[in-house]
Amino acid sequence: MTAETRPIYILNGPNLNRLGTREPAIYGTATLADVEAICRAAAGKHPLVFRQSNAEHEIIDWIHEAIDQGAGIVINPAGLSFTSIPILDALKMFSGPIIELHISNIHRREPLYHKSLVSQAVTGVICGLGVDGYRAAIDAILRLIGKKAK
Ligand code: DHK
Repeated sequence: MTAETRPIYILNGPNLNRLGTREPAIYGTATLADVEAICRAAAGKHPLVFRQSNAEHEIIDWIHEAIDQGAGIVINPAGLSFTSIPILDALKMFSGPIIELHISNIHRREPLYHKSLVSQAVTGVICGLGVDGYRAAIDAILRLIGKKAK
């Protein structure tokens, strides 16, 4: 599988399946299906794998899958960002570009949301742009894998 066809993995963590009704003042009213549509539009012809889980082990299994088959990763680990050393360890094994994404500006929220453990394993972090951050993240990955002019 060449970089041409290696998909970009979009991985979403706990509670993001409730987007649309979950704390709309913080996360907006777009649903996870809306987020997937934004991602597929941003990727154009480039293949995407779009997933969400409330289970840490599933997210780790998908990072392992991306290690073997993916060109890049966009990950919103949600609450696991601040607790999961296993997700950090898994991301460290990925050789391609990784964008950590948060819909909200975590640095403007309660202190428990300020220190993401996974940031030390990623290429870049996007937060506070709402769900439009997913479009910016995919755009960045496409440039980093040479699929879009810098
Ligand atoms: C989503 C969550 O579920 C929170 O635990 C994070 C992140 C922020 C987001 O903004 O997408 O703190």
